[in-house]
Amino acid sequence: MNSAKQTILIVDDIQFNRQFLKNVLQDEYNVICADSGKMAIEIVMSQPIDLVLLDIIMPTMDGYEICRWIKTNPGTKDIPVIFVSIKDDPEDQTTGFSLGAIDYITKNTDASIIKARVKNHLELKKQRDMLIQESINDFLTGIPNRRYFDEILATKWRQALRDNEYLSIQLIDIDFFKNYNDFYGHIEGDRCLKLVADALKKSLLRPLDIVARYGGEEFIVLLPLTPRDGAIKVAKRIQENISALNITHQLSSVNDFVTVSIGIATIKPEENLDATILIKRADYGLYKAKNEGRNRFIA
Ligand code: GH3
Ligand code: MG
Ligand code: MG
Ligand code: MG
Repeated sequence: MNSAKQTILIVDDIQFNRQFLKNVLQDEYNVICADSGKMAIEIVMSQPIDLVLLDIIMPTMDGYEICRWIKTNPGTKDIPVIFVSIKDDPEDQTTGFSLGAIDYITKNTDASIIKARVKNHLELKKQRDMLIQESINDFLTGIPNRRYFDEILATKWRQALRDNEYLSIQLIDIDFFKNYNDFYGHIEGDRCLKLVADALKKSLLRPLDIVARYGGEEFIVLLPLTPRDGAIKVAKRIQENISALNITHQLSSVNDFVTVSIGIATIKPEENLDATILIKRADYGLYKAKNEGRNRFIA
């Protein structure tokens, strides 16, 4: 499958209809077909889909029901749905729109028109995806930004509270970075930030862990389901990976290479608290790590 191409899911119980739409669209898009609601739901749940073309009259689960399902499920609700149906009453069409469909195409519509409408909707989808990416990622380093991190942290806090699980965070700050910028210039400074961000990403081995850029030269790591000793292991790995970068820093008083200081905080969330307590504690750890000589972590 070509990953640069957008992916369309065609859902129709009749093979001839699926094949017709597939022939119209397969040159420009990845096309996947499903012959039932059950299969359609399995597909939208398990892989990224950019657009669903949905038949209405189908046995077991009809198109309306499938659309309702897609639009109420948090993981799939933003996938655009277009009904493709022989039903052409205004009433059927308004039902389709009221369920959240973005368009309604009747089955006698010319192939060139279907193609054009699909193209428009997919273009809008592409633009929206880009805006979402820009709103969650830091422009310079490509890792998530603080706004997005705070959202995830709040969610993970609630989960840990519910499951009575540990949650750890780390605040990571580059040592003597002002000197680095002053000596090597901002372009090199930016390059250094990108390398550090990559090393941090590489240091996180679990899919649930995330690292974000928290401020100028400050990063934050969230480690769900991780007690203190686990967070310490990650901090050691981070320091190893940063020192392996071997970025010369002549004006660092720690050593001749770029280093970081890390404040670690671990908690089992409680009802009367919120995630700011973790940030405060990690901040205090970071402050101590700086005071005690930098290039170290405090947990
Ligand atoms: P410390 O060891 O106490 O952390 O000292 P420091 O010099 O790293 O700390 P300070 O907070 O005084 O300086 C942070 C510097 O980070 C200020 C600025 O020069 C640099 N900085 C912040 N954001 C950026 C950025 O986006 N690009 C570049 N190149 N530099 C940045
Ligand atoms: Mg049908
Ligand atoms: Mg700082
Ligand atoms: Mg610093």
